[in-house]
Amino acid sequence: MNNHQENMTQYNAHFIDSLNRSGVEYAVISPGSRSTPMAILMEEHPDLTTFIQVDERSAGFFALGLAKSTQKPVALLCTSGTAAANYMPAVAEAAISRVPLIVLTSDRPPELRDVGAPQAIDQIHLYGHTAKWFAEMAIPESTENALRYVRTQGARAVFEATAAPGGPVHLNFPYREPLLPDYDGIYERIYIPAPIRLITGKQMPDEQQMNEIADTIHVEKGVIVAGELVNMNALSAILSLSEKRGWPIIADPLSQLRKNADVMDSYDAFLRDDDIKDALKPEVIIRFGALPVSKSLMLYMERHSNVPHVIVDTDGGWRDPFHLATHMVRVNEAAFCIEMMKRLPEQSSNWTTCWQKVNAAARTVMKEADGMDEGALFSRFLQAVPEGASIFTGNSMPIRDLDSFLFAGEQHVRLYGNRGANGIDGLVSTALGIAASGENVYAVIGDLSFFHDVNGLLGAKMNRLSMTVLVMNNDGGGIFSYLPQSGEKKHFERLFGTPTGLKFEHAAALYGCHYVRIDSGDQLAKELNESRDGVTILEAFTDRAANTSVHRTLWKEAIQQAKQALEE
Ligand code: TPP
Repeated sequence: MNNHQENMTQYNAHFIDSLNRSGVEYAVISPGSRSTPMAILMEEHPDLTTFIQVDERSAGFFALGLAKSTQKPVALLCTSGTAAANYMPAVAEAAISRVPLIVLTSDRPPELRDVGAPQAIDQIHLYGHTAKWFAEMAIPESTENALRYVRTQGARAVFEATAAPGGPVHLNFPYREPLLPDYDGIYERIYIPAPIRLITGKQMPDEQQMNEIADTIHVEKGVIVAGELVNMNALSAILSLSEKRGWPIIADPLSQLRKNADVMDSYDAFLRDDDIKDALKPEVIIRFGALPVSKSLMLYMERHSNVPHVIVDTDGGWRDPFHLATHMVRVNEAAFCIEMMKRLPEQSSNWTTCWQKVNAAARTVMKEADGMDEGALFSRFLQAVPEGASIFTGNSMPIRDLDSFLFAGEQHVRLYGNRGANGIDGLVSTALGIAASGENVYAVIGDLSFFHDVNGLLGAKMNRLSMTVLVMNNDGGGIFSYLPQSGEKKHFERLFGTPTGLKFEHAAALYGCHYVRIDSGDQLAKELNESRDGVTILEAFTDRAANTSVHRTLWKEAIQQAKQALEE
């Protein structure tokens, strides 16, 4: 074996092994020549599971879904050139939603950069500040020092990606030809030292500051708002705090708190009304997790901008787009709740009863949805999905319908969405990435979003994955019909409605998926309980105008009933 090949083999094998021993169990690989040494040595590693996806944009989101569901860092590997640029949307989503991704791009060596070599773009800091950490790697060598360096870089990549707040890191690898490694028995040949132990502390509360906050929030009318939470241990502590203080929890579906029957679930409907917003004026708002999806909830919080607004976020960041925070608390959420419970007495008052009455009245109306409009179909979908499944909702109306029709205490499923950058891209792939970890995934995606990532379906075929996708096909962007632009008759259809006329039966055939056209709620319920290998595409054709009008009628009726409940 010549020296060059030995350098390529040892260097990359040590890097991959170090990633693996630091916690990386999965890698998503896209094909290419420059990445050959890393790709082959990833395939050879006994404890690394690899997935293949040709389209790098889809591959990025696939890795994102896998990392979300396993809550572990996932590696991504591609060749040089525009391949690497195609990871950007997933890198952006991972950064905002705090998901650890380890992006490995292969590159030309320095002498072949900026000199017209093929497939060479500037990959240095390609993702800018969106990547938490960037390293331009050394040319492969197999000296003891070089191998210690590359192992350390592997461990550090995992550390940087997973340290709070989690996010994407980028390592760029320059490789000289020839690229083929001498992989036979490599992981038995290399000397493997103990991995570096990666240790971070927790944001723990300070006595005196906790006393101050407890004094501030020692009021009767508190409201707890819970958005998407990464730290699942926070859930029971938030519930206990709410119970002890008699404070309602306004639970975004991605908080996972709607498994509990007592949380508020129909607020998006009744908080559309200003009189109700005023009648439910809080004395303090305590917010956990990411921003909730409901706009009426955001407007409720903004309307009461003059009350103390405490944001508890253990991982840092500044999630407060309306600039409402009076206290930004960087403390572990569960620990915060425990400290507050120690300091505040038990309380029962009319306050919660009032919220519960209003919520119940609105919910009764929302439950009446029935028919072939998207709201009713979504409601039916949620009733029929098997217990223990995972639901992934696309952006645009699906996540909003999840908010409207996921009734508290009625469905024991895990809920996912890509609410970092709210893109309509990469949704098929994110859902497939979740399925790749072994979860039983049911996705609901709008037709434009589905079109955007049809390529993602190849990932199911190439990696033998199964999931069910319900495509809500309203022939274009349904969400825009709810916005003021819908009144703009001259330009609306061409610029916002964007009817594509696409139907996805042929796409299903192209990618080897099962396909069923859905014509009724009963049929949808039946199909959701069929068990098939591979991807099943259920396509429901709906009408944008009817969807909007049915939603508006429900909201109006829900508000009326909620107002009546307030007066009783
Ligand atoms: N491009 C990306 C990558 N992300 C976006 N969020 C948008 C554009 C803007 N956008 C938001 S919603 C939407 C568009 C284009 C329409 C989505 O249509 P569809 O997926 O069919 O869902 P529906 O609105 O019908 O529920």
